[in-house]
Amino acid sequence: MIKLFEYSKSRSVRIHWLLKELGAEFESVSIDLRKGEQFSPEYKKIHPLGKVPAIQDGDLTLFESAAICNYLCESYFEKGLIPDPATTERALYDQWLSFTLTEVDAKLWAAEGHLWRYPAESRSPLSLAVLEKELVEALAVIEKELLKKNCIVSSRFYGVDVMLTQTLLWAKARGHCEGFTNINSYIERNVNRPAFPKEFYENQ
Ligand SMILES: N[C@@H](CCC(=O)N[C@@H](CS)C(=O)NCC(=O)O)C(=O)O
Repeated sequence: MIKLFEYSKSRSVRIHWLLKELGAEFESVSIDLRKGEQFSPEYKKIHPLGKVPAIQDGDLTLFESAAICNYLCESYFEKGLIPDPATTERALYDQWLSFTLTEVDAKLWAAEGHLWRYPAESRSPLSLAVLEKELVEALAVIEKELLKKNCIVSSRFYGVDVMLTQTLLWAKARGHCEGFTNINSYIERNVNRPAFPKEFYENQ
């Protein structure tokens, strides 16, 4: 059975949600980031930087949420959560997956650096302002795209929509989604899917 190493409302929600969308059986292994369990020598054999998510499936140990997402979608190809390779739909899936990670996730993570993650002397209000401007520009691209269709690739919901929705929930929690009507409707539609793990977003 697939083992998912996860922690509460972190990027591991992407994989928890996806496994539920796929109807896959899995065992959840909690790695308490607040207690520093990610840095145990045992866990660092699974993820060398001590991060979640990671999975184990038989002999395979895999980290990086996008890689895990595509591995799982391809392993359960019949569920239709990833398009056929070398098709227009698949090319666009890959495009939006990269966009999610490099233009939205990476900017959010870097912005958090300047808000609280970096030591106080390394934080820069100017760098933060640039990152937030770039983030809003990226969100505006997504907003425009969602005017044309219900999901980010087409009318079909794919693994990339799980990745993007969780990332947009993070952006929204940081106050970046105000005024983006299509993004807010997209989030609302997707968090109302039966497989969405609401429990991670309650009482927060
Ligand atoms: N690019 C990685 C990022 C993973 C990541 O940074 N995870 C965070 C939680 S959202 C983490 O485990 N941080 C460990 C820590 O803060 O020590 C992915 O998408 O899987």
